[in-house]
Amino acid sequence: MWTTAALLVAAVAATGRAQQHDTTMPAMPPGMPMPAPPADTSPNAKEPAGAMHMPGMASSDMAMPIPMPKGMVMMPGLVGLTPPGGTFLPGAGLNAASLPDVRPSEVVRVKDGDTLDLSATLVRRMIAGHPYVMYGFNGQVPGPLLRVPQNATITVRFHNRIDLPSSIHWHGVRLDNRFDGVPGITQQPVAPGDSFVYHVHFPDAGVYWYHPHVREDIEQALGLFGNMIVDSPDSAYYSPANREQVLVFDDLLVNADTLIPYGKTGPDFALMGRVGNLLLVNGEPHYSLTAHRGEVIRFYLTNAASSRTYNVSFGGAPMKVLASDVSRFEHEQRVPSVILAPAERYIVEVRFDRPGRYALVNAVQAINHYRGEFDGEVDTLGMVTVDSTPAAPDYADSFAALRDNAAVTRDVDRYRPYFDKPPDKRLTLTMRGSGLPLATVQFMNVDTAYYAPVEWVDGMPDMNWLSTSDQVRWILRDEATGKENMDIDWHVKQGSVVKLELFNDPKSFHPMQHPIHLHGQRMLVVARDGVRTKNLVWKDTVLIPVGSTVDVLIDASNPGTWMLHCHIAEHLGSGMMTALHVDPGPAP
Ligand SMILES: [Cu+2]
Repeated sequence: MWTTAALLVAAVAATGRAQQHDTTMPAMPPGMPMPAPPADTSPNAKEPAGAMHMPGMASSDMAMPIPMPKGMVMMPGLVGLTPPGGTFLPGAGLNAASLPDVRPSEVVRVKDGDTLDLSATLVRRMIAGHPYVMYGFNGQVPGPLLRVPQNATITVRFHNRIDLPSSIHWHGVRLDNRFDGVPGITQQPVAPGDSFVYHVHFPDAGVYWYHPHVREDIEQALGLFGNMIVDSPDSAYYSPANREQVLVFDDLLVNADTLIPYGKTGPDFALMGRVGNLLLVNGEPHYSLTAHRGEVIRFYLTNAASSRTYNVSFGGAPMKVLASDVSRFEHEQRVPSVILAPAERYIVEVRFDRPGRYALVNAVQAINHYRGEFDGEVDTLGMVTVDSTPAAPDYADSFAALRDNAAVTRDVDRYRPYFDKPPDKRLTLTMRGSGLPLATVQFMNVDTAYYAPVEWVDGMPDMNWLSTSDQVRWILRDEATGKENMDIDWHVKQGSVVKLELFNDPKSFHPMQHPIHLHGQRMLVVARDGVRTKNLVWKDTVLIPVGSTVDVLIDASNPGTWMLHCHIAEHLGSGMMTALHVDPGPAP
């Protein structure tokens, strides 16, 4: 099926890219070859892979129950298997026609002291011509966009009207621990039919998002996500733009016109996470926008996918990156593209300087686990059509200038004395499997001869599907004690500056990148593989590529018990989480 030579070639390619894998900015690492767009850049317009290659095949046909990449068939040793543990689909027994049609996201402007209701409900969504029973907040996907002034506190009455327990986590927001939305840690799960009242305080400007912290592999994937934009009182906080757009990326895995069911007792697709074959922007397969010549558009980008990491750009239009999760960058920077791991946000501005069509693309390197080859893959996510009417006002000059955000640098300066201290804590990212199909185990033992720093697509969906959270344990291991995941039980004093070193072990059974998210605090990525970060930004989620060592500095300012976990929904559901206790009181 593959040759040693092919494996070696792939290993060299992977290693070469690992060495080049930077680091300080979300842009593609310098020198990293990206695939040229093919002549027809509309693969996302295609039918789902299942429909394309298996016309008329029912999803219950066990010979090919999930879509496989073009030209691939299921491994013979896996044919006829199904993930153990039973399956779940939302709205069991309900007729899709009886549900309300999903509505697009509405902007809800709230001010300090306001109260609003957010209900998780069942909705009917038409995607690429097929109806699906899915979820939405207030009947919308994405959920309502909350536009909030910085330092406001709002009250949100959450009503769970879906068929699973749920909650809302306010991702990236340094709020009161009681309202962090983590069942088992900060609250009980909200049962179907019940409600919970959150008081959400927004200390930092930027773009944030909300989603349940229960079975994210189901609830978030089926549409329960929405953004908050927190506005600084400073009207010149960002460089000027003619317009703003909010883009949420996610994907959905379907076979013909059927959702691939979800694991009932825990996630399936536990090895790589569920990587969809329909790429969606704001819940739709085709994003489109019309603009005037020379228009500068500020895009707020969020990756809400379960597992997929994106590399997005706008048809070669010049782009600069302004901000990420919890702050602006020290310095604005021109970038060819932006990489977003699950849960990450970036704020960019793009100037469409000539009339024409600009494709919003996701351009990545796919790894074929069977052939040991890398292929370029470009998905067109949408189109920006620019007419010849000149934009007014014309922001060409301010767009061309790259601003330094001195306030960010001054803030970061207080932490620079800690950059070179030895790590206070070390985590190794790894995994263990037990009870996986023999064919999968045999394959993995060979497959780990090569690896990609980042797996952009699922090149082994059959093995992935047939792995569940009962068989796969993703692990954060404390190097000081050998303890794993929730047994780690770290305590630090409020006000501490904690240096955490994260190492993603390339020798684990199935190595993969992990976007590590810390609740309720902010952190700086100070070094990757020993190389100091040059342009700092406060983050809540940091991507740890396979084989990499990443040093982060945690500003442990917010007391409470806070989750630290992988944001690949199926990895989180397979145990990859721990809690950081920030104990109130003066720092030591
Ligand atoms: Cu992970």
